[in-house]
Amino acid sequence: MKILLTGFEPFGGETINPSFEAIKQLPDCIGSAEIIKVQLPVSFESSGPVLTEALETYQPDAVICVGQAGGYSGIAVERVAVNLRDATAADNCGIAPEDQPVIAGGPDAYFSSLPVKEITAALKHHGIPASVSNSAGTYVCNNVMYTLLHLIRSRNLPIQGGFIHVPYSMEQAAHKTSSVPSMALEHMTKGLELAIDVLIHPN
Ligand code: PCA
Repeated sequence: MKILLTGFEPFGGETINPSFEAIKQLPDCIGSAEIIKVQLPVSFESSGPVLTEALETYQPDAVICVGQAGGYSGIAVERVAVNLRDATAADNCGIAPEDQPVIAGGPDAYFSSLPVKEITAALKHHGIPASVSNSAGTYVCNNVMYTLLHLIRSRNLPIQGGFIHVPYSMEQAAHKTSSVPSMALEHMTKGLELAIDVLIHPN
């Protein structure tokens, strides 16, 4: 089994993105699964093409895309991606689309094909705060989740795919002037390992 994990480059004035930092710490093999790690740009225009290329290159059996959700207090296992780009801040290329579709003519929304409830339960069982989230927002993370699920559906690929948001790391929170929730990177990495374990050992 081959599992592709994607994280993002830093954005919004941060010097790290905990999504990719947590993925970097994953081993290259978990059980029988090979773990492939790819960093995506925080760009509405190029995140989709980079993801598509990774899918074509590695032909994974499952894909978990991960992103930072600053202000969240736990890991959010995303259930829904919507066909909407509506940014309140520019991406790393200076683009801030408003009320635009991710894919013109695409369905309004897709559901994650990951077992979101099982993953959430596994994390909680191991003491990692987690919940199912019903909105991945309308920024680049939602853009990537929608693109992934559209690719899987439109090409009829035998791939499980979805998205997980992680909070700020403790280091990021320590550098802020006001108090914000955070999580240790090790716990995020552990959470991703648990999610992978759920995929390797389905009920
Ligand atoms: N988080 C942003 C985009 C990149 C990232 O890590 C988001 O939630 O859309």
